Amino acid sequence: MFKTKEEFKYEFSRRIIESYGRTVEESHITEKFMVLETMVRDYASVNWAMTKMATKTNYQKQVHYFSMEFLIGRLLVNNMMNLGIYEIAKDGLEDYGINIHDLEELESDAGLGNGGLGRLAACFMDSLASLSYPAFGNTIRYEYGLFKQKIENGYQVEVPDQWLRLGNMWEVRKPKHAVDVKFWGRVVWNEETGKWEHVDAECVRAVPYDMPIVGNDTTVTNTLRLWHAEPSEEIPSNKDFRQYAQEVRDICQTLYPDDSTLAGRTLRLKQQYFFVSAGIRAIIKNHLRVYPSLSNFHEKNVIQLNDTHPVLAIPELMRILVDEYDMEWDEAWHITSHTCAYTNHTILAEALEKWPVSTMESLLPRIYQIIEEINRRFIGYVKQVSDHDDDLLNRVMIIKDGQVYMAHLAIAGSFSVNGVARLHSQILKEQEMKDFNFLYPNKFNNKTNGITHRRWLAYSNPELSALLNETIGTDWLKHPEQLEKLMEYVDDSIVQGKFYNVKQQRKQVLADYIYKHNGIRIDTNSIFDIQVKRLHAYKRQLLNIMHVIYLYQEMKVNPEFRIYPRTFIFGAKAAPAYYFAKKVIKLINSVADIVNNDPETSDYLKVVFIENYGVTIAEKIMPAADVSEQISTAGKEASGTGNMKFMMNGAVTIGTLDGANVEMAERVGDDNIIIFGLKDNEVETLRQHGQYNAWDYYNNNPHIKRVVDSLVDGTFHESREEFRMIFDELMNRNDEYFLFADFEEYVKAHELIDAYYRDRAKWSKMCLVNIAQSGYFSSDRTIEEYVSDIWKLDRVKR
Ligand code: 26R
Repeated sequence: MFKTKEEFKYEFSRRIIESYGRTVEESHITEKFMVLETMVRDYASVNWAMTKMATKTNYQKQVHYFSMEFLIGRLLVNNMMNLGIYEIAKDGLEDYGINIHDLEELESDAGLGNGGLGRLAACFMDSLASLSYPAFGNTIRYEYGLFKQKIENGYQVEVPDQWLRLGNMWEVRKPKHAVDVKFWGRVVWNEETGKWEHVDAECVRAVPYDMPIVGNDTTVTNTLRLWHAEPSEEIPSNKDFRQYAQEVRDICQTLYPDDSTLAGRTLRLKQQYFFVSAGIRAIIKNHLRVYPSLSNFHEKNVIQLNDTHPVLAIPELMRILVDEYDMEWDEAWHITSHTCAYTNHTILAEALEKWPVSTMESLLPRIYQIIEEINRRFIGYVKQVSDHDDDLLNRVMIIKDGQVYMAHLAIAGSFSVNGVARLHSQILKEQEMKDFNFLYPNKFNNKTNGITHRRWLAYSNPELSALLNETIGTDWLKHPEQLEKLMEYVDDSIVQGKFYNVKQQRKQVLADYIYKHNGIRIDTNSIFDIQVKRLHAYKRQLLNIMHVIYLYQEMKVNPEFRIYPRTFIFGAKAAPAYYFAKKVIKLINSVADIVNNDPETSDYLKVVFIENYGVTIAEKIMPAADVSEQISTAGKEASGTGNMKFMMNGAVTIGTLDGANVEMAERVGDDNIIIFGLKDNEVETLRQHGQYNAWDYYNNNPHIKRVVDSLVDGTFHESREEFRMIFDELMNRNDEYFLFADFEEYVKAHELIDAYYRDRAKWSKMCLVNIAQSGYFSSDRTIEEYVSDIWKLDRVKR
């Protein structure tokens, strides 16, 4: 493998000639890109093979992270940096007149996820490899990732994300590891064998595509396994082949793009079982290549379930142990419930998965039987522990009212249940899952989320990284908690000035992007105030745009009222069937049209909606932010991880005491974050006492009234009906997320930002404190906690 620029150039040119029969100069840019990607993959493959070998020969325990989503983003430059070959390759390409960033732009952003949960999985994979822990990811090889968002006339339009168009050079198809997964059919009792048998089933072939996950400054390279569905050799006899082939293709066709409602139920359940069954079968086979039996399975494997989506792993592992390996139920249950651990990512009722018994029973007859048996024994346990408390039993049952409660199954079958920020875990323990915490007092724990500082700082913000390196040295790359050394410099006017310059540079990069894509010129001297995340009512993008409307109206009626110039930037995808969320997008764009083109205010106020928010665009947005909007209704955002990315890049948070904001505030102190609004217990009290009345706020607060009226009086749209739904949501459905309750405090909080930003030294200091305190929110810290409390892994030994 190449060690110098010259060797790199030789290898690059040789491969271009061999693959395409052309010289470097003659080759097409996509050919150059594909060759470079293959070279990096092959470079990594030595370590990849070594890692697998070492784990096996050292009899090491491994973690298997099961997730329906991995939002990995681009890998080319990230992997080169992790391998330490970025500079060599960049210089070598330059000699050929190739700018590496032009090649980088050709890689598609692998968007195999919706939002936070999927991106967390990707950050975890990066940290696991970089910390040299043996880990596998398991998911589906979706043909189309999350839809691409286009904004047409202010409305969101969904376009398929054809991420595989140029092929995925990172993946390696492994047909020898393929397994069959069974659906439908019936279960019959076989007298001779004394066992249940699944007959008349429809088989689907699951073929793995493996992607290397390259660690930083380590020889460890882990595997992300993407399962692909193909027709089995055993074709169902009762079905037309074309229909069967189509049904098989459907399994991997699209990521379920909805994190708000359940739809397409059977297909989603099919997807879940498909990758879980294949994944577990592969782990078992692997285990038996090294050990004589499965009795130590849980000592060598731990399966982390990323929310309830992969929870069928529990009955599937039971099925294999009992049916295929003749294990007694009790031993199988011991192994299963000591192998699986479950992470909860949300308490929103609509996201807690339930499956109708009828669906489950027909699609997965044997699995359903096993869940029934788990439920039967669970009931016995509950009765015994609770001294026959029937109300409690009724609340916790796994199967009730004709539905299977996946979270209940997850808790019963796992040895660990964790939330993703301290407040969230506390709400789980004390409210949402209180009964379960009573039944299993030692299962519940917290693992506050983190993000990989390699992608979100070193890679995406090289200017800030360079400033950190010259100020506090380079230790922070390996030990992000060392960022705290920056605390010594937060009052240093030279460092403050340098930080300010870095921020200005990065704001220029974003401003250029926005000019190119939106045709809007924004002033880099204005405050960049940014809210980027999935669009959801509880995240309250509506509160943000209402505040923008308020500022606009106030400036229009009061010539004395002028704000420090602000650019409000939004980015958000709405679930395709989430009508309200789509209306909010339209509202933001309509407000932008009016506000940006009003000469009276346009020097002070700009509004930008960035299309197609995702990992790649986030890498440009995070470094450019002055203000980070984290304004969910308290108690609703489990953690948030965007909040941490902004913090690490030196933005000041305006936020509620929700999710990880609570821990961020604790670390930076009250002077360096702007907290407003109701606390989670206050929200609960208001809700429970039914005292909240949106009309009272509307009638008593003229600001609120004026903003709300403007939604339906033609100010922002020629049709007064356009935003009627938003009006109704607030006024006639009583403002479920308490926007009005927090409005006035939110306005005041923004006035503080306005005042602080005018004092450049003070502002820079706030930003520097945020960077210095962000080390805790590295996913390296999170992973170390999972490793020591839950997974009990050792680092890969050479
Ligand atoms: C069941 C289906 C409809 C579904 C529901 C919800 C599918 C996907 C989701 C996504 C949820 C679970 C999610 O992304 N949650 C986010 O997880 C992040 C990582 O822990 C948190 O930071 C974030 O607060 C939380 O909303």
